[in-house]
Formats: sequence, structure tokens, C-alpha cells
Amino acid sequence: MKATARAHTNIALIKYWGKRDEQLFLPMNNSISITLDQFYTTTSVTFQDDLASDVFVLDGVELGGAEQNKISTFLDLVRRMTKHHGHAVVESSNNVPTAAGFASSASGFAALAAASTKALGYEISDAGLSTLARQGSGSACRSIYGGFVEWHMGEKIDGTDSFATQLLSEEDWQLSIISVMVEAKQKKVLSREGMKRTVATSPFYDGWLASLEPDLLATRAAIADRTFEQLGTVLERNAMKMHATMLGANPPFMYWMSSTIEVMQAVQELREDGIQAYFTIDAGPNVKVICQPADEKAVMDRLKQLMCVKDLFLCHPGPGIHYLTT
Ligand code: 2P0
Repeated sequence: MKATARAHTNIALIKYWGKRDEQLFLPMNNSISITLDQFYTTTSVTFQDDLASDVFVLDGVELGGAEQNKISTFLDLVRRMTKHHGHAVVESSNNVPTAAGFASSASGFAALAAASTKALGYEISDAGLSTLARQGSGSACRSIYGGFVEWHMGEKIDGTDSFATQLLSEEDWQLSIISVMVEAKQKKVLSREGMKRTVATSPFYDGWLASLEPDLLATRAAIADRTFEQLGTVLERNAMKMHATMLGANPPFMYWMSSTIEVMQAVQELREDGIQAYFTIDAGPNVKVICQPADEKAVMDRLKQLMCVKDLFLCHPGPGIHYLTT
């Protein structure tokens, strides 16, 4: 009745921004990501018949309130699926620098989906696990797999065809992903609220959706052929378009700070100097720079020179879900 699983976080190259169903976490569009080697969540789940409610311990601290509720709501899905009625102790530890803008919700719900089903001895496919993890946090469905991953939005209203698959394994293309931390403060508009407001009010949102198909085609082709310049060009353009939709929201909002723009400009200057580096930005001010391993040192050296840069974290493509013996 106990199992431990580890899931790594992921960074989107083609962004998930907007839901068509809030309850089921069904997205408005497909997204494509890279799973990262350095950042992960390890979760143990123990089902115990003597428990009156679920217990959630994160990094050694027992949490109640909204945090515990989120875990219990997710475990309710697992209980419904497996027809098991007992409660569980969930112990998680995060190896994710949340301050650097990496969401631990992706690795967190992927690890919880894997550990809870395994603890109950429930047979589930990777697609099933991805579908389950999605209902904790959308981006978690991509963290089931290593390497390069696509989340298929699906068409069904029950969400059974909305899950991720692997495009290319982490061993098949070595890239460098540098997280550039410029600000550690908590963001003002949480991504869940930000995407909802954008879908509901931004006149640019239709333009975002209409422009996605060519970005997805070009990204899939760049990954299949391992053509870095094409991948970089599309991922940077896609991030810019996602952020443009927020400027059109009502009320408008933006995640960038002046330091964000400084890093973006430094990356563009690196390219003018002949170094292939591209940036992407999520729902926060920090920037992720993607380059090839041969240019990793030159890119890191240039970024370190910027006064606004507080820290750099270097990652490479990482693995999917794995189970640990305890
Ligand atoms: C992504 N983000 O594709 C996009 C890009 C942020 C910007 O997925 O509401 O934590 O739990 O489904 O997955 C962040 O949103 O949102 C996210 P929910 P999630 O990585």
C-alpha cells in the first residue's frame, strides 16, 4: 500500500495558455515541452485504513487548508478510478527552485499520480497516467515522459483523449536550458488566473490560437530533424505571442520586469555575435535560455555579466516518471 515515484519538471517550447474546461483541465491548444534533468519532486504515498482524512507533508512540514485540499481532491479522482476507499499519507520533497520560476505543480502532480496508483497496485498506461496527472495541473501531464513531449489537447468533452506523448527521448538530443533568475518574489497574477482572464477578455487570444498550427508543425519537424535554429526561432516567437495576449487582457497584465527585457536583449545580442541562443518566458519575470551544449559556457559567461542576474541554473533534457524502492 506504499509506493514512491519521482517526476521531473518541464519547460514549454509551445505554451499551454488557456483552458476550454476549468474542471477537467482541458486546454485550448496543444503544447510541446522539454522535461528537465535537474528539477524534480519525489513523492511517497501510503494508504492506511485507520486514517480519517488524507495527510500531506511537503518538505517535512504537514500542510493543511488549501494545499491539503488540492491533494485530497486529486486523491478522490484516484479513489474513484481504483475503487479504493481509504485515505493516504502523502510525503513530498521538492528539488525545484520555485523562486526561479519553475512550477513544482507539474512535477508534483505527475509524481502524485504515479505514486498513488502504484501504491494501490493499479495497472495504468502512460497515457492513463498523463490523463490523471493533467487533472491536478495541466502541465503535469507532460512530466510523465522524458525528453521532448507533446500534450494533445483532445476533442472529447470528458477529456479522455487529452494527454501527452513523447516526441523524442532525452538521450536523443542534448540541449542546454539555462534558467536565468532575475527576481525571486512571488508573481502577482497566478498563471491559472492569468490564462482565464486572457481567454475571457483578450482580443488577441483568437490571433494566438490561429497562429499555433504552423508553430506546432515547425517545432515537431525541428525536433524530428534536430534542427536547432528552427526550434529556437519558433520557441522564442511562441513565447512572445503568449505574452502579447496578456497585454490585451482586461485588466491588462504583464509578467516582465525591466531585468527580463535586459536578458532578452542579451540573448538577441549573443545571436548577433554568432552564438545560437533563444529565450522563453513563462508566467513570471525569469527567463529560460536554450542553446546547444557547445555554446553553453559562452552563453552562461555572457549572462553572468548582467547586473540584474541573481542566479543561473543549468539543465539538460531529463527522464520521465520513475519509481524508487524505499
Ligand atoms: C506551460 N504555463 O505550457 C504554460 C506556459 C505557464 C506559461 O503550464 O491551471 O500550472 O494548473 O493547469 O499547468 C502553468 O500552468 O496551470 C503553465 P493549471 P499550470 O508550461
